[in-house]
Amino acid sequence: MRGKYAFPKGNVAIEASGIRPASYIGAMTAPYRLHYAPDNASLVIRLVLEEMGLPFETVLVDRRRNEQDSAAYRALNPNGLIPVLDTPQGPIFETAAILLWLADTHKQLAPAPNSPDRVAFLKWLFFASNTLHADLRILFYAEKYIDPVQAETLREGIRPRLRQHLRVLDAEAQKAPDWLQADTPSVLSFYLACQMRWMALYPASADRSWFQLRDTPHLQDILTRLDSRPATQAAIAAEGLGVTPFTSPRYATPEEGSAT
Ligand SMILES: N[C@@H](CCC(=O)N[C@@H](CS)C(=O)NCC(=O)O)C(=O)O
Repeated sequence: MRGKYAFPKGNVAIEASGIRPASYIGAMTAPYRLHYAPDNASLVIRLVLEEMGLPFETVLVDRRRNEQDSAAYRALNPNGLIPVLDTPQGPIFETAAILLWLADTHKQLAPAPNSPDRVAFLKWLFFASNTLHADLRILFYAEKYIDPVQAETLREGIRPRLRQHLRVLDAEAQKAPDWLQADTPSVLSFYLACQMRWMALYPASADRSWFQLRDTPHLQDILTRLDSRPATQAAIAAEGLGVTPFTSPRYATPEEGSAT
């Protein structure tokens, strides 16, 4: 055992690969290690770790060098996607899986498994992941889904779906359940806030006028409150997100790394 926390066994492959060993192996100095790129999906996890008050360290996945495609990173997540969270039980990927695992492990920011709110919370967490986020990836990475000459047509097709997803989520927020209302954040409110931030900003070269925060006033209330939370202030400082990262976002100006 090296250091206070044993390095997750799941990362042994990295040690064997010999690629970028300095970044990827070694004893963790905190219980968690977040593999991140500024303003990537890892931002959701950073916010939640901060909100929960959990100590964590970070490792930059340099997207300019396509490090998410490296053998070392794919040993953590064979899909080559950010984020990965190293835990004392091994690395975990998929944003929603990490959120649910953190919420259950630390009994924070989500209804407990035996809570009457659990059913509704789970439905919408999975919707946020397997529908909203999946469709958003098509908007951001259209060229990965279709011949690049047709990418803009695909984007045009996906925008009405995204608007509809936001409408149903806003209707849910209007009911103000504990896990989707402005007074107390949940893992889901951070997840949605980041996705809405990205809708306002990306892709930088494509039309973004389809997204107007005021069209979803109940979600807007949630984002407004999240802007000023201490967890958000910590993420702003770490990733250069600007003062109102959810309600009036600007591109990240991180000290190291790049968003894309
Ligand atoms: N379903 C994944 C999606 C994560 C995702 O799309 N990550 C982006 C960054 S925001 C990424 O790694 N993109 C690199 C690529 O697609 O090559 C999750 O929820 O974790």
